[in-house]
Amino acid sequence: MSTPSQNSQDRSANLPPAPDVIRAASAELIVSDLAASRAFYVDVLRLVVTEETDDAIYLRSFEEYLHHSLVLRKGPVPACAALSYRVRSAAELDVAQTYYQALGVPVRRLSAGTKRGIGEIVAIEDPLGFPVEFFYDAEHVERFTQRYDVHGAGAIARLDHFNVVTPDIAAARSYYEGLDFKVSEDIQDSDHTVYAAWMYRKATVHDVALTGGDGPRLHHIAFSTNERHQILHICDQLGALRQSDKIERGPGRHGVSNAFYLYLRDPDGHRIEIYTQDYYTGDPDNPVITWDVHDNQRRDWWGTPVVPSWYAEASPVLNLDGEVADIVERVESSEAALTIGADGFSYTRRDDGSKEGVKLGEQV
Ligand code: 4SX
Ligand code: FE2
Repeated sequence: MSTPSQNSQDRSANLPPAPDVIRAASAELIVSDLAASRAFYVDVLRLVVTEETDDAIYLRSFEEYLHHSLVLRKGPVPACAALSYRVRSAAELDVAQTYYQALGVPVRRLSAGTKRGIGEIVAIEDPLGFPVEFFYDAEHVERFTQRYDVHGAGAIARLDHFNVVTPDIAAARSYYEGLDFKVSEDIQDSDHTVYAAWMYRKATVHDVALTGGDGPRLHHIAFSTNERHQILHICDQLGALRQSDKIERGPGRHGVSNAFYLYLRDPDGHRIEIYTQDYYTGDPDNPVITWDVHDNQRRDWWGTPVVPSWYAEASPVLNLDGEVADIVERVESSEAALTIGADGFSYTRRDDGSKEGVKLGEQV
């Protein structure tokens, strides 16, 4: 039997070696009103400000010691300007440059300091149309792990993952397998149409999730807390501030990943997930979990329906010239239509494997 990594080696036989990616490390979002974004990310979510300029805020969460994991930059169109992965050493930047030149996508090398606190960067437009950066060198700043005096009750610990919307999940999965990402979980139907896949380099469920839909668009970036109660506090706090409209979905327990979750929308509509307690995936034979798209517990373990906006809405992305990237429609059937459409159905799987079916249109 061939393993996924053997498959990806076959596929990439004619390409130079792929860069050694460690993890999803930071994202850059274009926002329309820096003060409004600051009120959300700093005053409510309590991310730590590393640095602030006239047009940008550089943020990190409490356990992070690199300069930033989130950049908010003022601009005309709210969009995602970069998803950044950290590679294992500075030498891997040459590997990345050679690899993406061979792939034939736009590649730029940015000198150290082009982005505050970050060394040299290889910036690419990936084959899925996303603006992606690779870096190694970064300025170290104070790690606030034990600064309990400033954590508050909703302490956010780390950036965990990106979720991207892309029309062809099979193609996107192959591209990431070429980068030696492995699949932890996916969602399929009985015809093997894949609706979503979760892929990782660090030993968790994912660094990037692929969501089937019109793309390239950014679905969300996710930060993790260490405890579930920290997520519940963020909900209570938003209620107390009369900002419950910022809560889009959750709190709940995911089926996929088993993590406890909450989705928020920032003042520009960018979606932020707060996530905690998924599981270890670091052994080479970590089993892949495949969910049936009709299983009503796949996206919420308690069976809570997913709100339509979660499937429909996502942020545009910029190309390397800072222009909004064109969007390609998904041609395969969409999960939203299956799940919330008039003729959708779902079921609750019983312990004996039987399916207790309900037509969603008939649910009360
Ligand atoms: O909604 S899902 O349970 O499929 C899910 C969504 C699982 C993990 C995630 O990080 C996510 O965003
Ligand atoms: Fe997520």
